[in-house]
Amino acid sequence: MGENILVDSHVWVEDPEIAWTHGVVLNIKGDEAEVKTNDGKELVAKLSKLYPKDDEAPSEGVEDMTRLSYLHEPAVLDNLATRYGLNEIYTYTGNILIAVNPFQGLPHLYDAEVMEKYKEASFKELGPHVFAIGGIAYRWEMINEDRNKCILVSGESGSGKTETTKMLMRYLAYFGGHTAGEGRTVENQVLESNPVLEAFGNAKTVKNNNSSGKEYQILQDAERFKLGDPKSFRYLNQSSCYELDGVNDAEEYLATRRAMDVVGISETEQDAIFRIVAAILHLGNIEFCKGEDADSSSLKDEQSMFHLQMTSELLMCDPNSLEDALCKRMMVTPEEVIKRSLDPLGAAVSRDGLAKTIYSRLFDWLVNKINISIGQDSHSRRLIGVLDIYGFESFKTNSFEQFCINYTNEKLQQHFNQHVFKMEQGEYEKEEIDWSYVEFVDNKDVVDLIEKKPGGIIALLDEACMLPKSTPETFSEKLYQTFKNHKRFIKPKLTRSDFTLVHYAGEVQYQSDQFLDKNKDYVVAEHQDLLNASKCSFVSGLFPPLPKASSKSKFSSIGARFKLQLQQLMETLNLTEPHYIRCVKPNNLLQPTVFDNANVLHQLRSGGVLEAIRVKCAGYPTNRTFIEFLKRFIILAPEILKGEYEADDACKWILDKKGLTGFQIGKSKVFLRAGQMAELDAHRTKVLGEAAKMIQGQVRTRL
Ligand code: AD9
Ligand code: MG
Repeated sequence: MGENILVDSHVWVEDPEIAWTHGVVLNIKGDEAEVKTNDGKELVAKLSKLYPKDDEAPSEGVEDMTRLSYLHEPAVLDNLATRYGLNEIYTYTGNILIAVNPFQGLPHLYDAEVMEKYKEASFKELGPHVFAIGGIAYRWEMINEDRNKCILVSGESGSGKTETTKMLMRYLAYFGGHTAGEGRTVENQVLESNPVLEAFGNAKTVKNNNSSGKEYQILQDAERFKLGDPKSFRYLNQSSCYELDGVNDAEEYLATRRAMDVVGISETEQDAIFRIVAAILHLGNIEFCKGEDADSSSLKDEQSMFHLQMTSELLMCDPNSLEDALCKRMMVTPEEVIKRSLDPLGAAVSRDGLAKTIYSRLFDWLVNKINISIGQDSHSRRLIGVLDIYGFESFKTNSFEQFCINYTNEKLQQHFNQHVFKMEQGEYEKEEIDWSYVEFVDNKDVVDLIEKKPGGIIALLDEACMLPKSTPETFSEKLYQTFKNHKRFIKPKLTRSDFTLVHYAGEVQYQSDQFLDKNKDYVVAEHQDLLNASKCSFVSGLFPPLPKASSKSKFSSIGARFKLQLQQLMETLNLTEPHYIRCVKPNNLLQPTVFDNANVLHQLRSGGVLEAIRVKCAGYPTNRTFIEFLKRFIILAPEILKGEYEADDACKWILDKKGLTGFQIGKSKVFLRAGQMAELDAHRTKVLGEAAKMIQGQVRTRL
């Protein structure tokens, strides 16, 4: 950038407060420019940090970012903000739909009339909309025999993924000839699977009131499960947000129950599920104190005894065995089996481990059940998949969870890059232009760094987990040595166990302290035995007896399992035709009409939107029909008006005259390389400036 910027050019300049602001160049000295901004400030900035602003851009923004004359960060951001201000929350970047959360009901966007309109229209005939994506998915389904469609919805917490997914589902249901009405239709099952998984998925987070998951509505059955005040449960009050403003828990509870009916979870199963959740809550309140023997533990008080009793009743297992499972461990030595006591701290860790194990088994059961129930009733073998994924994460401290999430995002990003690149190629082929030297940008190096076998981070982590003497420091040391020359890996200063990865969305520093523990995937044998012996068949079913062959010491790793699941997901995705929806949260206040530039920019970066633009810029980021091009630039070669030129020749004439190379003339459009539009505009600014001076001069001489 910078080389095409002249005095009088309209430019974007960085402003620490609002990310980008725009203005006009007053004068240029060396490599610096003085800019007068629109809000009256005078700023000095490096020429290389200025971006050209299209002074011919329509005031209402453009529906597709690829229509921007200059495809760069400030222009993209400005376009989204402009449209958001007009309640236009959807914008395309090529075939990607960006949806900016309005944080207010916009019913007119989704009413029956709009649905009808999109039903008839072909893609991009109407403005950008989630229904337009739903529409292609559906029409494809009608026409094509064997390729599945999938819609990938991504974005950070609270950005609107779930809402968007719901709209899509509703639209597909509508398309299917029935409104989302009664009964166990596939659409309803998919729709209702949402609240079920939401109710169990996770808890209210600070980022989103309606995070995919809510705290236990189960408190509505408080009487039965002896639950009392939610504030009294340790597992609930840690986040101190047991009540959600304006959300009626009784209603939500019934809704969850109803949703469970729809996805085919029986009364008995529902009962067992809620009993288990209640049991987990009681379990969390059991506390320990020092026992009679050294390093042993026992229940702290009456209260703890009560909670232990409740837990065992709800799980239908023996209270003494439960206490043993919490406070003792078997040690198997070649000679004998020794029962060892745990100290109070160890018992508490054991308690939380048990709670986590039960909860995760329950969650897996739900997911499985929903998949089966949707699969069975589906008439069509083909599938329109909607994937609601968590976005890239980077916090102050980042542990194994963030590592897995970001790894997922890298994989999806890789898939996405390939897709964007393919779409670009398609466009070039249609116009019959030469694209042989368009470079493919990829993040394969990070993906390999993480998952390569042998030698990737996951493989090294597994190795470390199997070595008895590993510590976070030895694991990290191994990473430092192995990757010391890798450009995606950094050893941060002043730490012996942190490591930094350079992800496509930015650098993330991971704390490896808990990587080893969190990667080990095993259920404590005592917990397994206890629950397997439950008199409730649902509970014992969640903990089927282990096959004899799998000895206790056999190591299974979460990381490796995760990698396998991702591989399967990628295989599924590769069989499908993907469509991308990137949800954006415009502010952290969860308020309508507030558009926080810096925040959005960060999301565009982590959501891969800027990456998609980078892929595009590697090719021909700007194209214009011959007529559009001539209208804007004929001023650079007025001689054309005198001759008899075909439109394509006239365009080529202008480009040649200005000494540009590498552009392509297609069948109906001119394709420009990155920066060429700016160069042409700079010439245009100059010509217009001279013309203006000439007119002024003439006016003056006449006076
Ligand atoms: V999480 O990762 O599950 O924590 P989501 O799913 O991305 O998150 P969600 O869909 O729950 O976010 O949206 C958050 C809130 O934004 C919703 O509860 C709505 O109040 C609001 N929202 C989101 N999209 C729309 C919309 N298209 N129209 C109106 C919306 N409101
Ligand atoms: Mg959600």
